[in-house]
Amino acid sequence: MSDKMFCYQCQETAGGKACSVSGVCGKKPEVAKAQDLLIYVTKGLCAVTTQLRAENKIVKVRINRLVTLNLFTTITNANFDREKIIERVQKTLIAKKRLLAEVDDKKTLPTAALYSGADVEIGVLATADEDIRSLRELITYGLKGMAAYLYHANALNFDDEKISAFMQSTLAKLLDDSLNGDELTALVLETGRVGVAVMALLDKANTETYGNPEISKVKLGVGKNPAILVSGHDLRDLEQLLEQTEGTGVDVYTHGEMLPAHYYPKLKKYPHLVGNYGNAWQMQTTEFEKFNGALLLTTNCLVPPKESYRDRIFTTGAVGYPACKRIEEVDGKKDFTELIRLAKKLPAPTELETGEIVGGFAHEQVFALADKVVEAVKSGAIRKFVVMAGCDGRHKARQYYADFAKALPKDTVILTAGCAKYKYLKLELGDIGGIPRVLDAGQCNDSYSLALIALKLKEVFGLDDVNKLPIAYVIAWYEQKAVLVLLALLYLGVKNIHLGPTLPAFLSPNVAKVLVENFGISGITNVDNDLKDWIG
Ligand code: SF4
Ligand code: SF3
Repeated sequence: MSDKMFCYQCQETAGGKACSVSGVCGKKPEVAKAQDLLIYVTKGLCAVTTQLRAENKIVKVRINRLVTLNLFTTITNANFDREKIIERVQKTLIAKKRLLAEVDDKKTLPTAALYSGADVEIGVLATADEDIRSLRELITYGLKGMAAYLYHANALNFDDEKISAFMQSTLAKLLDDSLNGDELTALVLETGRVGVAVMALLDKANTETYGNPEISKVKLGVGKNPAILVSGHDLRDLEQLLEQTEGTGVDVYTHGEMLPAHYYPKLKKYPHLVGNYGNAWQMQTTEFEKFNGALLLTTNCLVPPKESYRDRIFTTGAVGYPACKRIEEVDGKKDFTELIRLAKKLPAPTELETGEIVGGFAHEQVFALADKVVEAVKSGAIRKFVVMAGCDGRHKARQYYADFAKALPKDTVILTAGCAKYKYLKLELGDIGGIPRVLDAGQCNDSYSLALIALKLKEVFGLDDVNKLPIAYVIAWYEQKAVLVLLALLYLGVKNIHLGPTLPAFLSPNVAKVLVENFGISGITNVDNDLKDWIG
């Protein structure tokens, strides 16, 4: 196994090519290699579970969840704890060994299924052919995104064996050297199809558990109580924390992708869920410092914490950092006592800003406004919708998205989801006849809402093709959940998506060409040019 790391799974990869010395995200080579190993042994386990299913044997939910969490653990900015990752490798190997004993026909199993720790070439570069490697990684990253969505649905007791079976058989196929480019391309589209299914499952889980998001005002200022800041995407973690902090005098604030929690009836009912603090994930290095209180990271994105606030961070679920305390789930529950105890001893947050923002425009809420929206389109008051969803990030190039939003003509409406929204949600872009010009549907996990809204508009306008709608897609990506959302949109037939701030480094020229030719995917240039071309 080579000593160097190789990772190009996110948008911020070094030099737009690959992190090969150390991760721009802070991932060290030993962590990167542990993650590669975890992916490899998970593929091996999946070859075994796929064979078991082929022999009509049942794969336990526990095993499905092991695979899901393994994938989620390797998503960008989730887990930097090598020891914990190696523990997962060992757990996976033990599970695989047990399951292997149940397989009748072992002849067709690949080497990885029999792997028990020997030194074999794993990692991304183990696939020599640049195009095959590109397709394999595109699928792997889509599956990592799928695992994140499935994990959140699982946390609310929603599950789907078919989705797990797909994830596992697909991971197993990535070990199969007989698959050619066309077969892998077909698998990319299949990943998009199942991507839609997993997003629908999570939407059902969220809305049936917490109610449909409602138009809500969220406070940006702070109070005088000691407080806990919750980041990441896990609503169940937040709910448990809200239950356990009730009546303690500790306030709870959201950070980054947790903001949309304020839109759910069953979460916003807690009076001590007081507001949203700060902005998107990359701002945490300054904002966590100023928050003063205790910090809970439920999922990505974690930036390796500065010493000034490291001892205030607790991680849980897929997240991990060696120096931070962890909260494990025991019998379906998490005990936040230690976190709350710490919060009580700490000063109240330093105010960053005041005022409020409005969100909660998920599918049901927008459907309720459908008549108004259709009327505005027919009268010409709304000329175009611009789906500006996805991720935020550190690169200066992302200023493009704030500038683009500001420069959009006043008769356009932005539909957003994901942490990309922080580039324009606070801009006061006004409204069109009472319809705000930025409609926030929620987390990246709620991107499904944007697809449903597009399909609904297609229906009410009686169109036969979603691409005939007055919608432009300007998607900012960073990590692998965005990859899955992109594949899901392609599966739904959406064409001409403008992806930025740069195209993925893991797309080889040939694979990029396939995406451009078949789906019209393109990058961004500059605001003036792009506005002219896309909005007119
Ligand atoms: Fe580099 Fe992104 Fe991989 Fe981190 S996740 S090592 S920044 S490519
Ligand atoms: Fe953001 Fe990580 Fe992608 Fe959930 S929090 S959208 S980057």
